[in-house]
Amino acid sequence: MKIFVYGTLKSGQPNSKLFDNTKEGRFEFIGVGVTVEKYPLVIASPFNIPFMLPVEGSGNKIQGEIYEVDERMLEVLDDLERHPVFYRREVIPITAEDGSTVQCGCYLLCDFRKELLELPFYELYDSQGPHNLNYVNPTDRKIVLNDEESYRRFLSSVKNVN
Ligand code: PCA
Repeated sequence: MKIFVYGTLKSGQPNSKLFDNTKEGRFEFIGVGVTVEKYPLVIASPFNIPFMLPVEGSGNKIQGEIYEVDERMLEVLDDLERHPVFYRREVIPITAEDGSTVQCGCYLLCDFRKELLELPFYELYDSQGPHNLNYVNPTDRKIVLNDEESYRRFLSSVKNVN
């Protein structure tokens, strides 16, 4: 299936190396793309993670990259993004380079805190951009995922959690 990536999975961004590991599955770069609809794209959490929020019509048309991935790679990506509990993979229309519209899976942040809508909206994510919000790699996060309380604190910085 086709996947549209807009954040750390883009080439040159911190998680793109995932695509270098071909034994993890098949992927093929199709080209750059831009969302048909506008969405808010924010950088949030103590780790400066990019999030596209499922609020169609607000924000900008987001620029990213389209990949064709096989089932194996899709599983790897879903694990990384913690679909469907953290990000949720949804199918959205993307305008490809040739002007055609392609339906692509895309990881959006579901159940986000409304405060995120007060942050600056970007139209293109770059971890090294002028915002100075440097992405903290998963391996550098001082949270142990089995430390429930710090994980909850992280979650509640961006999501509505009970
Ligand atoms: N990775 C996914 C979603 C946000 C992120 O950092 C992507 O690049 O599309």
